[in-house]
Amino acid sequence: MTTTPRAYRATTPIYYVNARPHLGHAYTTVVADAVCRWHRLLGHETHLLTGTDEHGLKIQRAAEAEGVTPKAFVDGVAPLYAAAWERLSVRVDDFIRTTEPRHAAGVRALLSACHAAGDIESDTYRGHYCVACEAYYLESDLVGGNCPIHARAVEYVEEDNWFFRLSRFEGRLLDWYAAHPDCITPRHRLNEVLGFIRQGLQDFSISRRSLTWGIPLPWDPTQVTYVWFDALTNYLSAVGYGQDQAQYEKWWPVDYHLIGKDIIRFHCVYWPAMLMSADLPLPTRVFGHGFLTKDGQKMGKSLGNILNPVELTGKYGADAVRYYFLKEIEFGRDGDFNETRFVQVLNADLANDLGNLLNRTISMAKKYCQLQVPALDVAAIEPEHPLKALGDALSDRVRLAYENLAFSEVCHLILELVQTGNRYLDQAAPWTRYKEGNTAAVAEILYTVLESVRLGAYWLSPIVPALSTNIYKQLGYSVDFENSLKLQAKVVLESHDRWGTLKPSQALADPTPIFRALELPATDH
Ligand code: ME8
Repeated sequence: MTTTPRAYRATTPIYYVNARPHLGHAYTTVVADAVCRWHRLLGHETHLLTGTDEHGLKIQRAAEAEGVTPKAFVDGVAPLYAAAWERLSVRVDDFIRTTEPRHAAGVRALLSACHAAGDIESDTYRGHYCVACEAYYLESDLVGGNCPIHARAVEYVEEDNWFFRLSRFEGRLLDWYAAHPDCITPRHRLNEVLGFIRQGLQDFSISRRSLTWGIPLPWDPTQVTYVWFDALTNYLSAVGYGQDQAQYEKWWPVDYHLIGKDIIRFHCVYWPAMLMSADLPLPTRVFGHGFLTKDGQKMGKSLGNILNPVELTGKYGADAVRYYFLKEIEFGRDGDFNETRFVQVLNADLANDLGNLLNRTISMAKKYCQLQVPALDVAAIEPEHPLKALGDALSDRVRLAYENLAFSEVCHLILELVQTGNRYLDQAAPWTRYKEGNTAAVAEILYTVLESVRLGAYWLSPIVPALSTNIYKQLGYSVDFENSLKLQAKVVLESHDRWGTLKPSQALADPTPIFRALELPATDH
């Protein structure tokens, strides 16, 4: 049966280029990639958008500090993000930079729509501004006179600006969230957003007179667009808003904005109000995940405790980093990065449980079955067989866990199958059955274990695409989970989502370890 593929689109934040990509940025981006890879497996036409946020005071100052023009500065840093995502096996469909002409066109279109709707008006701003957040703060928000997030001095600003009348949207936003309670996940973040809206919303300035590094307002070129109004619009400008109607209609509204909890207000209050003003559909869902911490502290450039994803990938490989992110950090909660723990988890799960199971089973298949998947009638395997029964039962649970972005649960479900496979193999003792001359028993034992590893590899492929490809190769397939992005290949793969798919008598590849045990770091980083 062929079904029309559904289009699925996810986005990451666009990252500020005043610093190099760090592990926190890598975390959101890897998650977004895993979600998109899952949808590709399901046969959906999928679009992953990421990019860089290149305007604003923060970037202008970073360029000044290096003695280069803002343009030269951003051109130097933006490619580092694209390169980091490639190293992490992230398949980016579109990488938007806010200095691109297509983005400026989208920003002008959205500004004009909000202006025409009467929601942008001139006013005077007097108050506090944190350059690190690129955000205004009320006196009451400050902690000891400092920014509540960065614990740094804020700046006093007084300017005639253009204001977005956010205060007019309180009722409409509350109505929207009442009608769409699943729109923000996890649920406690929705409550946080509702609490913020109920306190009363302040209008915010969407322009800067004193800054030149930005997109001029269409009706007042003496001012440039406030960096958050500019940045949020990337989600529209990347899909042709204001320029390519067909493309825009295909991909908007987005299925999932994946962001960190630090920018939830911008995405769940400012952004929907801007879209409402312009009479555009709102994002289907926003997921505000937790922070990656190091020794319990948020990892970030301001705190100076960042880890470099490129270095870590160079040392351990993309799959290792991806697996740790998705298994060890329950998506939505904060999670700590600890290199010793990292190595222990990978060695236990991938080298030991999964890798050894495959390796020793293929070695036995080499010895007992001429390096072939054992020949047997798959349909005759009893439904109660422990691995068949578990494989069948897990199928829906894995799908649901992916649907809920519960990646840690996905990994645990697959590990359950793998660990059951290890126990089963030990108990069923095919080496003894072989000595007894019971070739039918040997065939069933080896087949059911190999098939369980195959199914686990299939389910794991959005998380560890290279490893899954390797497992498939050992099992005699030429499927490439890492690179085959064409829809056709995905539709074919969908038929692999059932226990019992492995073909009897298929030639296996010689057993080689699929994941080599990692060395524990000398000291913990
Ligand atoms: O806020 N743990 O960019 P940014 C987990 N340009 N995720 C983290 C993290 C951590 N320790 N640190 C950063 C901006 N992130 C704006 C966004 S979008 C229209 C504009 C991730 O470079 C997380 O996704 O400060 C967070 O929301 C984002 O990086 C902030 O990146």
